[in-house]
Formats: sequence, structure tokens, C-alpha cells
Amino acid sequence: MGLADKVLEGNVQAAARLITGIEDELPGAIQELDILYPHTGRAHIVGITGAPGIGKSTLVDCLIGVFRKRDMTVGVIAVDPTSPFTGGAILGDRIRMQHYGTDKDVFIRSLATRGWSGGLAKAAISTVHVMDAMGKDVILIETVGTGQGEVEIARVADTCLVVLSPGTGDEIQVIKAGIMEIADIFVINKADKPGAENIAMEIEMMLGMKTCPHPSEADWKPGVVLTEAISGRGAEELVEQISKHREFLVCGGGLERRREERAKQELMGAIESFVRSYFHQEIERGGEMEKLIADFVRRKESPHSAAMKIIRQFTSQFRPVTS
Ligand SMILES: Nc1nc2c(ncn2[C@@H]2O[C@H](COP(=O)(O)OP(=O)(O)OP(=O)(O)O)[C@@H](O)[C@H]2O)c(=O)[nH]1
Ligand SMILES: [Mg+2]
Repeated sequence: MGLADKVLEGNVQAAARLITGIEDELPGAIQELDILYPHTGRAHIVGITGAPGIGKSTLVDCLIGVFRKRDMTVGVIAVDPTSPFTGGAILGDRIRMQHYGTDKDVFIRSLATRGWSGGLAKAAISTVHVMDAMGKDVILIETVGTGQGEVEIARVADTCLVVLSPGTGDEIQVIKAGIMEIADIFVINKADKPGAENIAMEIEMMLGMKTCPHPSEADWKPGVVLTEAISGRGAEELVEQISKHREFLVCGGGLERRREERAKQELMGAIESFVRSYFHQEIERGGEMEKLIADFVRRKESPHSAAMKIIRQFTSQFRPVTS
């Protein structure tokens, strides 16, 4: 039995091995993913983003609890864009979510990144597919807010939570980083600290001025939920909001639109990685490429004209057969 078949049976070890293969970009893992793909598309994908230390992992822990009470199965992907040498956040996530270490219906996985790049989103999307194929009802993706990266990860999610907390000056950052656009729900965590209500009010005010770029989602007004992840207060309401948002997406066509958007992004990613590795091999192999590179070095070709020649040659090999 192959890895993919075991994953479809919900085998955790097989899923873990497959995800490691995906991270290492092993060709075998990509083939297994191909087998899984028709079995995906059922899970609700929730992105959770916000500044370091804002309480995302603690919140994820609470959310798992609420979903489990509703008899829903959960997958968690903790993305750590910090240096692999610090390792702090990964360890932290493991410790904070260890409540569910023995629950077979909760599958938690950290994705170590080697610098933030498009590759991260690719590994995250593929990991989502694995958990989806395992039959997880909800998949939570925790990511640290670092600007561009979080916008990228937001595209992976059906529902995106932006977590803020009092006393961090986040209110201003929200506008700066264009976070307004990606938030489906705002979470003001650490509501036990003073100032939470004020942030909520500021967000509400900003929401009044927001325009939605997608007509199918223009009717959604992002909710603002106050939570206290250390005690679990607000977690039920947050799950309610998440369900409401899903319902809204399903009924209004937004889910289709988001998934189409994601499919395009995935397709582009697949094309890019194929083309990159193809040309990388070609350059390594030398041959005709070598002459072009030599011309390029001697300034006989510009980068653009050299690239065009190479691409023309490449596309002629892959021209579709017309009958
Ligand atoms: N007072 C208070 N502290 C909280 C709350 N939620 C989380 N914390 C604390 O905040 C600290 C950071 O929590 P994490 O859940 O690790 O935060 P995070 O956003 O996942 O952090 P990174 O993954 O490192 O970005 C921990 O010490 C938590 O106990 C809350 O609601 N109130
Ligand atoms: Mg964390």
C-alpha cells in the first residue's frame, strides 16, 4: 500500500512522512499528492495571523477544544518563518498544543521554513491537501505576521483571522501592511489587558471605510471578537463567527471564488517550479544553453533576448499536437 492510500485511511505516520517528503520536494511525494488531490476540497481552511507573541498558538489550542466539542476533526499547520536556528516558535507551538497529542482526531504539524518564499506557501498548500485528504473537517494555519508573507498565506485560507492585542501598537500596523484586506474576522486577544475595547472600536471605525474588491463578498462585514486565549473566553464566539463566515462563503459564491483563486496560484506555482528545475538542469547540462550564456556574458545578448530565445526553444518542444 502506498503512502497516499494510507493517508486516505487517516494514518498519521504516513501523513507525517508525506509532509516531510513535500518539504524536501521529493518527486515521489509529489506523485503521492497527485493521488490524494481528488479526495480534497472538503475541509474548511482557517488562517490565523498576527505579530509574534500575540497569542496565536494559545488561541489555536482553544479553537481545537471548541471544534472537538462539536465533534469536528482538526488539522493544525504552524508555519514558522523565523530562522531555523532559533527554533523557538516551533518548540513553543509543540508545547502549547500538547493537550491534543494523544487525540487521534487532531493532527498538528509545524512547517519549518528556510526563509520566507513562495516555496513556503507551496508546502503549506500541499500540507493542507494532505490533512484534507485525511478527512480533517477544519484546518488551522498559524503564521507569524511578517508583511508580504502573511498576505500570501491568507490566500491559502477560506477564512482569515487577524489577531491583534492591546498595547502593541498594532492598530497602526494594520493599515500599513494592508491587513484590512485579508481579515475576515478580527480577533482582539489578551482582552484581559486594558485597551482591548478601544482597539475593537478603532477596527469597527476602519471597517466602516473599507471597500471590498470582490462583489461576491461585499456583504460580509468582518466580525471583531474579543478573546482571552489563556482562559478560553471568547473562543466559542470565535468559532461561531468562523462558521458564519463559511456559511456566507458557501451561499454567496465566495468559496468558489477563493478556491478558484487558489487553484490559479497553485497552478502558477507548479508551472514555476517545473520551469525552474527544467532550466536549471538544462544550464547544468551545458549544450546550446552554454553558447547562449556565453553570448550573454559577452554582452552579445541582453538578459531579456537570451531568455526569449531559450523560452521560444522550450515552448516549441511542448507545442500542443493539433490534429
Ligand atoms: N494575558 C494574556 N496572555 C496571553 C493570552 N493569550 C496568550 N497569552 C500569552 O502570550 C504568550 C505568547 O503566546 P503564544 O500563543 O505563544 O503566541 P504566538 O502568537 O503563538 O507566538 P509566536 O508563535 O511566537 O508568534 C504566552 O505567554 C501566552 O501565555 C491572553 O489572552 N491573555
Ligand atoms: Mg505560535
